[in-house]
Amino acid sequence: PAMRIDVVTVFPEYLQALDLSLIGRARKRGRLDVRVHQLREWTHDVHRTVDDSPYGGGPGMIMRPEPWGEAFDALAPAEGPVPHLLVPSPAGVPFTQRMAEQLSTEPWLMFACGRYEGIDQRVIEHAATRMPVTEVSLGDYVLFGGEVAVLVIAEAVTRLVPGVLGNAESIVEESHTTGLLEAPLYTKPAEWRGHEVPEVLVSGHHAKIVRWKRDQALLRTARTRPDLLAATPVGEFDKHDRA
Ligand code: 6GU
Repeated sequence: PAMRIDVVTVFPEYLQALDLSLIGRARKRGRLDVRVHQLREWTHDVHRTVDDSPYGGGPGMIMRPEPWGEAFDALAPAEGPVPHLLVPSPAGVPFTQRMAEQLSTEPWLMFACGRYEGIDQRVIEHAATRMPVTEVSLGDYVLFGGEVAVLVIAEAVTRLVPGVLGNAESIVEESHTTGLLEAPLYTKPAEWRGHEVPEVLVSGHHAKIVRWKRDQALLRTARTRPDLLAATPVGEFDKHDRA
Protein backbone atom coordinates (compact mmCIF):
# COMPACT_ATOMS: atom_id res chain seq x y z
CA PRO A 1 0.00 0.00 0.00
CA ALA A 2 1.66 3.24 -1.18
CA MET A 3 1.66 6.36 0.99
CA ARG A 4 1.37 9.74 -0.74
CA ILE A 5 3.28 12.71 0.67
CA ASP A 6 2.92 16.27 -0.66
CA VAL A 7 5.26 19.03 0.54
CA VAL A 8 4.58 22.71 -0.12
CA THR A 9 7.62 24.94 0.39
CA VAL A 10 9.48 27.98 -0.97
CA PHE A 11 12.70 25.88 -0.79
CA PRO A 12 11.99 22.65 -2.70
CA GLU A 13 15.78 22.05 -2.95
CA TYR A 14 15.82 21.15 0.76
CA LEU A 15 13.63 18.16 0.02
CA GLN A 16 16.06 16.67 -2.52
CA ALA A 17 17.30 14.49 0.34
CA LEU A 18 14.04 12.53 -0.11
CA ASP A 19 15.49 11.22 -3.41
CA LEU A 20 18.28 9.45 -1.50
CA SER A 21 18.81 6.30 0.48
CA LEU A 22 15.92 4.16 1.71
CA ILE A 23 13.23 6.76 1.03
CA GLY A 24 14.48 7.10 -2.56
CA ARG A 25 14.50 3.31 -2.90
CA ALA A 26 10.94 3.06 -1.54
CA ARG A 27 9.83 5.68 -4.06
CA LYS A 28 11.41 3.77 -6.95
CA ARG A 29 9.71 0.62 -5.70
CA GLY A 30 6.34 2.40 -5.71
CA ARG A 31 5.79 2.25 -1.92
CA LEU A 32 5.96 6.02 -1.55
CA ASP A 33 4.61 8.76 -3.81
CA VAL A 34 6.41 11.98 -2.82
CA ARG A 35 5.53 15.28 -4.53
CA VAL A 36 7.30 18.54 -3.70
CA HIS A 37 5.64 21.83 -4.72
CA GLN A 38 6.90 25.42 -4.93
CA LEU A 39 4.46 27.65 -3.02
CA ARG A 40 5.37 30.58 -5.32
CA GLU A 41 3.59 28.73 -8.16
CA TRP A 42 0.37 29.90 -6.46
CA THR A 43 1.26 33.61 -6.46
CA HIS A 44 0.23 36.04 -9.21
CA ASP A 45 2.42 39.13 -8.75
CA VAL A 46 5.65 39.63 -10.69
CA HIS A 47 7.75 39.20 -7.52
CA ARG A 48 5.88 36.02 -6.51
CA THR A 49 5.43 37.43 -3.00
CA VAL A 50 4.59 34.95 -0.21
CA ASP A 51 5.12 37.17 2.87
CA ASP A 52 4.04 40.46 4.42
CA SER A 53 4.52 42.38 7.69
CA PRO A 54 2.68 41.23 10.84
CA TYR A 55 -0.63 42.79 12.00
CA GLY A 56 -0.16 44.06 15.53
CA GLY A 57 3.51 44.73 14.96
CA GLY A 58 6.50 42.59 15.81
CA PRO A 59 9.65 41.50 14.08
CA GLY A 60 10.06 39.87 10.68
CA MET A 61 7.58 38.74 8.07
CA ILE A 62 4.55 36.41 8.05
CA MET A 63 3.49 34.07 5.24
CA ARG A 64 0.36 35.52 3.64
CA PRO A 65 -2.68 33.24 3.34
CA GLU A 66 -3.69 33.50 -0.34
CA PRO A 67 -1.00 31.27 -1.94
CA TRP A 68 -1.65 28.60 0.70
CA GLY A 69 -5.40 28.66 -0.04
CA GLU A 70 -4.71 28.16 -3.74
CA ALA A 71 -2.23 25.38 -3.00
CA PHE A 72 -4.84 23.51 -0.92
CA ASP A 73 -7.49 24.02 -3.63
CA ALA A 74 -5.11 22.59 -6.25
CA LEU A 75 -3.68 19.68 -4.24
CA ALA A 76 -6.62 18.70 -2.03
CA PRO A 77 -9.92 19.76 -3.65
CA ALA A 78 -12.82 20.07 -1.19
CA GLU A 79 -14.60 17.12 -2.83
CA GLY A 80 -12.83 13.77 -2.75
CA PRO A 81 -10.25 12.32 -0.35
CA VAL A 82 -8.18 14.76 1.76
CA PRO A 83 -4.72 14.45 3.30
CA HIS A 84 -3.74 14.82 6.93
CA LEU A 85 -2.04 18.23 6.95
CA LEU A 86 1.07 18.57 9.11
CA VAL A 87 2.39 22.05 9.82
CA PRO A 88 5.88 22.04 11.36
CA SER A 89 6.14 24.76 13.99
CA PRO A 90 7.99 25.28 17.27
CA ALA A 91 4.50 26.08 18.64
CA GLY A 92 3.16 22.62 17.68
CA VAL A 93 2.56 19.45 19.69
CA PRO A 94 5.76 17.44 20.32
CA PHE A 95 6.52 14.89 17.58
CA THR A 96 7.01 11.40 19.07
CA GLN A 97 7.51 7.80 17.96
CA ARG A 98 3.86 7.24 18.94
CA MET A 99 2.78 9.94 16.50
CA ALA A 100 5.06 8.50 13.80
CA GLU A 101 3.36 5.09 14.28
CA GLN A 102 -0.11 6.63 13.92
CA LEU A 103 0.87 8.69 10.86
CA SER A 104 2.46 5.64 9.20
CA THR A 105 -1.03 4.11 8.81
CA GLU A 106 -2.41 7.12 6.91
CA PRO A 107 -2.66 6.97 3.10
CA TRP A 108 -1.92 10.65 2.46
CA LEU A 109 0.12 13.27 4.33
CA MET A 110 0.66 16.88 3.30
CA PHE A 111 3.27 19.18 4.83
CA ALA A 112 3.00 23.00 4.78
CA CYS A 113 6.47 24.47 5.39
CA GLY A 114 6.51 27.89 7.02
CA ARG A 115 9.43 30.30 6.69
CA TYR A 116 10.14 33.69 8.22
CA GLU A 117 8.26 34.15 11.52
CA GLY A 118 5.50 31.74 10.52
CA ILE A 119 2.23 31.31 8.57
CA ASP A 120 -0.93 33.44 8.99
CA GLN A 121 -3.00 31.41 11.50
CA ARG A 122 -6.10 31.59 9.27
CA VAL A 123 -4.34 29.17 6.89
CA ILE A 124 -4.44 26.52 9.63
CA GLU A 125 -8.03 27.45 10.62
CA HIS A 126 -9.21 27.26 7.01
CA ALA A 127 -7.41 23.98 6.28
CA ALA A 128 -9.01 22.47 9.40
CA THR A 129 -12.48 23.03 7.86
CA ARG A 130 -11.46 20.64 5.07
CA MET A 131 -8.96 18.15 6.49
CA PRO A 132 -7.31 16.94 9.70
CA VAL A 133 -4.55 19.37 10.68
CA THR A 134 -1.74 18.94 13.21
CA GLU A 135 0.83 21.59 14.08
CA VAL A 136 3.87 19.60 15.13
CA SER A 137 7.19 20.53 16.80
CA LEU A 138 10.47 18.62 16.83
CA GLY A 139 11.54 20.02 20.18
CA ASP A 140 12.25 23.09 22.21
CA TYR A 141 14.50 24.99 19.81
CA VAL A 142 13.88 27.15 16.74
CA LEU A 143 14.69 26.34 13.10
CA PHE A 144 14.63 28.72 10.14
CA GLY A 145 11.68 26.91 8.62
CA GLY A 146 9.71 23.67 8.38
CA GLU A 147 11.79 21.99 5.66
CA VAL A 148 14.31 20.21 7.89
CA ALA A 149 11.45 19.18 10.20
CA VAL A 150 9.71 17.59 7.19
CA LEU A 151 12.83 15.55 6.45
CA VAL A 152 12.87 14.32 10.04
CA ILE A 153 9.14 13.58 10.28
CA ALA A 154 8.94 11.98 6.81
CA GLU A 155 11.87 9.68 7.64
CA ALA A 156 10.49 8.68 11.05
CA VAL A 157 7.06 7.96 9.51
CA THR A 158 7.96 6.29 6.22
CA ARG A 159 10.40 3.78 7.73
CA LEU A 160 7.34 2.39 9.58
CA VAL A 161 5.32 1.99 6.36
CA PRO A 162 5.18 -1.73 5.47
CA GLY A 163 7.66 -2.55 2.70
CA VAL A 164 9.82 0.57 3.12
CA LEU A 165 12.36 -0.85 5.57
CA GLY A 166 13.85 -4.23 4.65
CA ASN A 167 13.84 -5.79 8.12
CA ALA A 168 10.55 -5.22 9.97
CA GLU A 169 11.94 -6.87 13.14
CA SER A 170 14.51 -4.13 13.66
CA ILE A 171 11.62 -1.74 14.36
CA VAL A 172 10.17 -3.72 17.26
CA GLU A 173 13.07 -3.57 19.74
CA GLU A 174 14.58 -0.19 18.92
CA SER A 175 14.84 2.87 21.14
CA HIS A 176 11.51 4.60 21.97
CA THR A 177 9.31 1.82 20.54
CA THR A 178 9.64 0.10 23.93
CA GLY A 179 9.56 3.40 25.85
CA LEU A 180 13.21 2.84 26.86
CA LEU A 181 16.51 3.62 25.17
CA GLU A 182 18.08 0.67 23.39
CA ALA A 183 20.95 -1.32 24.93
CA PRO A 184 24.44 -0.68 23.44
CA LEU A 185 25.29 -2.69 20.32
CA TYR A 186 28.46 -4.56 19.30
CA THR A 187 29.91 -6.39 16.28
CA LYS A 188 33.26 -8.05 15.42
CA PRO A 189 36.09 -8.03 16.40
CA ALA A 190 35.49 -9.37 19.95
CA GLU A 191 38.45 -7.28 21.17
CA TRP A 192 39.33 -3.91 19.62
CA ARG A 193 42.03 -1.48 20.82
CA GLY A 194 41.85 -3.01 24.27
CA HIS A 195 38.03 -2.77 24.49
CA GLU A 196 36.14 -6.05 24.78
CA VAL A 197 32.59 -6.96 23.82
CA PRO A 198 30.57 -7.74 27.00
CA GLU A 199 31.16 -11.42 27.89
CA VAL A 200 27.46 -12.29 28.08
CA LEU A 201 26.92 -11.42 24.39
CA VAL A 202 29.42 -14.09 23.25
CA SER A 203 28.17 -16.66 25.80
CA GLY A 204 25.41 -18.02 23.56
CA HIS A 205 23.09 -18.06 26.60
CA HIS A 206 19.93 -16.59 25.09
CA ALA A 207 17.95 -15.98 28.30
CA LYS A 208 20.92 -14.24 29.93
CA ILE A 209 21.40 -12.08 26.84
CA VAL A 210 17.75 -11.00 26.86
CA ARG A 211 18.00 -10.08 30.55
CA TRP A 212 21.31 -8.21 30.01
CA LYS A 213 19.85 -6.17 27.15
CA ARG A 214 16.81 -5.26 29.21
CA ASP A 215 19.01 -4.24 32.21
CA GLN A 216 21.29 -2.16 29.96
CA ALA A 217 18.25 -0.44 28.46
CA LEU A 218 16.99 0.41 31.96
CA LEU A 219 20.44 1.63 33.13
CA ARG A 220 20.99 3.76 30.05
CA THR A 221 17.51 5.27 30.29
CA ALA A 222 17.94 6.00 34.02
CA ARG A 223 21.27 7.76 33.34
CA THR A 224 20.41 9.84 30.27
CA ARG A 225 16.59 10.04 30.17
CA PRO A 226 15.17 9.71 33.69
CA ASP A 227 12.00 11.38 32.35
CA LEU A 228 11.38 8.34 30.13
CA LEU A 229 12.04 5.92 32.96
CA ALA A 230 9.54 7.73 35.19
CA ALA A 231 6.90 7.14 32.48
CA THR A 232 7.70 3.41 32.16
CA PRO A 233 5.15 1.04 33.78
CA VAL A 234 6.92 -0.89 36.56
CA GLY A 235 5.80 -4.14 34.91
CA GLU A 236 8.38 -3.45 32.18
CA PHE A 237 11.23 -3.72 34.68
CA ASP A 238 11.04 -7.48 35.29
CA LYS A 239 8.89 -8.55 32.35
CA HIS A 240 11.42 -11.08 31.05
CA ASP A 241 12.11 -12.56 34.51
CA ARG A 242 8.43 -13.41 34.95
CA ALA A 243 8.03 -14.86 31.44
CL1 6GU B 1 8.68 21.54 13.46
N1 6GU B 1 9.62 23.93 12.81
C1 6GU B 1 10.38 25.01 13.04
N2 6GU B 1 10.36 26.00 12.17
N3 6GU B 1 11.13 25.15 14.12
C2 6GU B 1 11.11 24.15 14.98
C3 6GU B 1 10.35 23.00 14.81
C4 6GU B 1 9.61 22.92 13.69
N4 6GU B 1 10.54 22.18 15.84
C5 6GU B 1 11.39 22.80 16.64
N5 6GU B 1 11.74 23.98 16.12
